[in-house]
Amino acid sequence: MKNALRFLAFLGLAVLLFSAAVADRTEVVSVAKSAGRAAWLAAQGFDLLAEHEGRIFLAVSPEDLARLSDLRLPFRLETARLRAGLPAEPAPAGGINGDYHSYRELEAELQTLARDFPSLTKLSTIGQSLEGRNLYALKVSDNAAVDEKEPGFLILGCHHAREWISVEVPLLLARYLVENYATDAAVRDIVNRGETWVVPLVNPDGLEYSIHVYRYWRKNRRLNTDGSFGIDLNRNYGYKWGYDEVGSSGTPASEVYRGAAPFSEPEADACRRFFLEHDFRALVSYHSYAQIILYPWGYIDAPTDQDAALAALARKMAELMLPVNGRLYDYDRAAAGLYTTNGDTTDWAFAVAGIPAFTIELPPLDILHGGFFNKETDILPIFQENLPALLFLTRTAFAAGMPGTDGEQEARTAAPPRRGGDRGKD
Ligand code: 0X9
Ligand code: CA
Ligand code: ZN
Repeated sequence: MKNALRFLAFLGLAVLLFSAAVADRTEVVSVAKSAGRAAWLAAQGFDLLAEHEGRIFLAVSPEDLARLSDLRLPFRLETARLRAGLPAEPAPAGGINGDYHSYRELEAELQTLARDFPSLTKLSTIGQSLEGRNLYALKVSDNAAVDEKEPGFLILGCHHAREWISVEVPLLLARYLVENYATDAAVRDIVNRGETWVVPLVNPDGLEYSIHVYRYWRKNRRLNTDGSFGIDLNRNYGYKWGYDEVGSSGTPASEVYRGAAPFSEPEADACRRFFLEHDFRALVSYHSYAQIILYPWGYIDAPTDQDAALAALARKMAELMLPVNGRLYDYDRAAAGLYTTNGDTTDWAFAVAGIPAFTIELPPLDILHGGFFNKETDILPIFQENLPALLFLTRTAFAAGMPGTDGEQEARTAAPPRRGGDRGKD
């Protein structure tokens, strides 16, 4: 009882703190308590809040978070839980990352799929990450071992380490296609006609770092010349690379550092080579969060020569997604709808191949709904709402006359409402 009261008082303190925190971007984190650690943290200038149940609670600025990460000190983000007045969650059953897939868990799952569906899948490695992890691609097609020169559809996940949900959607799509091939004629048609390729984890080094050290990690794990780490893989592609200092940065410590040269990073370069070796008719690169479907251009606020076709496809996707769980995905040109970026995947794919290339920012809508931290129970519904959009885009991509034409016809239906409003984020 006394403990409970103490904790309530502590929560009260935390809640007070948050009213201030929302404005100045302070977060509350906790680290495991060990001998002398509290004093040491205080000496380092960290703002200590409390000690509770074997953990030390700190108020941290974004800069403090980066420092903690440099110190390799594993910490837990407590902000959302404390704000909601929830008790500490028990460790998730699936390990430290719960139902989400780590590099090894993904590898095992892809190998299982390939083993269970040998004629419908082919597992390949399109390259290695900087730290030597495999970059896996799973092909789903009839006679998958044979190159039948069929049209392709490419789905990428996890350019950004902390966007864990973006691994799960491509992976679940591959599973869905093979598991429903025997019973669902529409799925069979897609799988027979073309090659769906999923690369669920473009940034395995970053993901592992995000799981084990610093949950907010975004970039890859390149050691830069100034001692900072990481290049933003979604600024390292070769089209209009480094076009300006707004859409990417030349400063290594920046979260949107573009690297020393286009495709300097093995992860982005592997995607480049893989893309150029195949006849992809459409591409989706999954990210989170913002709940919006984006299409080129991203580097500049201007339409491509395919703007109407791209908009029609995006609108149709949003329309198909809405009824599944009632979640409204917005759609727009990338620079107009979110912000400008240069050197991203979809501008490059569109520029070199002229194909529909979408960035889908998965839910939630904003930081107040959880930001990068989707609940484990959200994984399946998020996949389920993306499924009809992906199936639609695949069908369109595999039909004759892509890009744009056939899809545009099919897409010319009533538009879902636009969400509009401010989409700024961190
Ligand atoms: O900034 C990015 O790379 C993507 N957003 S994220 O929050 N997942 O990092 C958006 C890329 C889409 N392209 C443009 N907005 N130009
Ligand atoms: Ca085939
Ligand atoms: Zn991202």
